[in-house]
Amino acid sequence: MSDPLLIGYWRSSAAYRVRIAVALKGLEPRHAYVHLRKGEQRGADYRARNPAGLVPMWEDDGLSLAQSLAIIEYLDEKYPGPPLLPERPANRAVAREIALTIACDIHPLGNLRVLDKLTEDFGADAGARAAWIRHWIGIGFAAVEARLAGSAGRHCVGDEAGLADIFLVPQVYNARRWEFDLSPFPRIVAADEAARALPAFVAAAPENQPDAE
Ligand SMILES: N[C@@H](CCC(=O)N[C@@H](CS)C(=O)NCC(=O)O)C(=O)O
Repeated sequence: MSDPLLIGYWRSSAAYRVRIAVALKGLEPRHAYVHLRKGEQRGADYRARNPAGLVPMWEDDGLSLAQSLAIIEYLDEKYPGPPLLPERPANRAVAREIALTIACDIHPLGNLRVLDKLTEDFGADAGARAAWIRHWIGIGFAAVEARLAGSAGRHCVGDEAGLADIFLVPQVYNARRWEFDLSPFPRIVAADEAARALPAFVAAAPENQPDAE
């Protein structure tokens, strides 16, 4: 039985989510890196591991798993403490709602391959690519901000950092990268700040990864 392996890329927000979960659980997997800007995710070697050609990937005990949410829920079930979901069913559902708003309604639209397709097929230049992703972040963050009005304590759902924060922080990192104006979203900014102060979130931050450029 070999140590678990996490395959990621320092700037991948989906890999960033898994790194936070790993750090919250106190796990120490081996790490491998796929350079997205160099297109290594599309190479035959990597596609043999993950036909989707995306990071992150998690491997342990003969299991090979893609999709950050599936990986994080797997880790939460395999390593129960500390739990990444709140105790009450309603709160668990709200945490998943926030995570899925980010994972399904915002993040895919700003992915490298989507932006590259906009350029290839419609001639989108750097400005158009940025405007596109800022547009979708704005729509998704409006929904998250409204949700936080009822759910947030110190963190996204109550006072414990968990699944919703694991998805929020990397998306806010992304938003800043795209120079998205966060001023209309004070609850998101507060939740991001509170989570980023925690050691697990510091350890998982893109700039603290060995492959950071
Ligand atoms: N839904 C997937 C998304 C994975 C994903 O889109 N990863 C991005 C990096 S954040 C990627 O590998 N992009 C490579 C590309 O677009 O070519 C997950 O949550 O794991």
